[in-house]
Amino acid sequence: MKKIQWFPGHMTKALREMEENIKKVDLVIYVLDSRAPRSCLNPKFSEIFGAKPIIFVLNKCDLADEQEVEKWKTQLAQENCAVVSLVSTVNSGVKQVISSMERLLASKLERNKQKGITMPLRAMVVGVPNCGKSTLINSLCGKYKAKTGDKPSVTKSTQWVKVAGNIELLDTPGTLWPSFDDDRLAHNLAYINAIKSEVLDITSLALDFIEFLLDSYKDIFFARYNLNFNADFAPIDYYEAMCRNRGFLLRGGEVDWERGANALFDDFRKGRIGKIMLDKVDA
Ligand SMILES: Nc1nc2c(ncn2[C@@H]2O[C@H](COP(=O)(O)OP(=O)(O)OP(=O)(O)O)[C@@H](O)[C@H]2O)c(=O)[nH]1
Ligand SMILES: [Mg+2]
Repeated sequence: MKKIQWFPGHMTKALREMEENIKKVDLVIYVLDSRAPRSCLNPKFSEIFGAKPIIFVLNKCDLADEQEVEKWKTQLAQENCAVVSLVSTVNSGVKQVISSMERLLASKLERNKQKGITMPLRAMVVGVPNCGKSTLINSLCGKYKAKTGDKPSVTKSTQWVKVAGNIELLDTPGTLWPSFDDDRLAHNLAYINAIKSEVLDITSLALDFIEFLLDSYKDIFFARYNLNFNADFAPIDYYEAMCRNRGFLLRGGEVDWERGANALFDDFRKGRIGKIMLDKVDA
């Protein structure tokens, strides 16, 4: 497959704006897709954030392998940071973000209180496209203030949103980085829909994803598409069997690989194959 690359101009602009806005915020809310935490870590971010406190939000954990998410919570923990796992589309769990914010900024809150200052706490919400930044912000403020959508790069510009309890959050456009050194990581970002489909070779990507499923999640993959183990099968034969079982055929009975690929990714992204971890901590 040709190397995946996607770094449109609005992302360069967004990164530049983050450098400016970092001075205005008390901490960073770093949203990661729970299914691929390592692939969501932007190498550009550490230089921008410096020593700001960070809350890592492992979002979409309804779609991820829970035991593996727990391992990531330990892995990501470090000084001056908090790690929470949640489902942004459900309001109840998102409160952890506020309590983590208050805990990390306790000394500032105390200082402000003693001086009688009521300054808002400010945080910048960052992460790869489509990881759920705007959804998290909406859940935190209980209103639809930030535009959300089931595709990458819905948020095009930064926007401040006020949250009850004197908190202000800066929604930012999803950002990637100029080139991916590691194909595995680029593929993971593509699977989770962080890279726009127009730059992807969807059928090669599906074959790659099937190889991963056969390696790590064979049983749920077989169950979803009524497949059986066959010692003579290569991944492409399972891909074909999956398309045939679903009736994804073109006129003349040829396999409709593209339709199969789209169905496979749609199933994965909606959690219909099962709970999956693309980035194992110890891999
Ligand atoms: N299953 C599930 N879906 C979620 C969760 N959080 C967000 N989503 C969905 O993920 C999609 C992307 O959400 P957004 O909030 O628009 O993502 P974003 O990070 O703001 O994306 P950009 O602005 O494009 O960078 C939407 O369809 C959301 O409904 C979650 O915890 N679980
Ligand atoms: Mg957004």
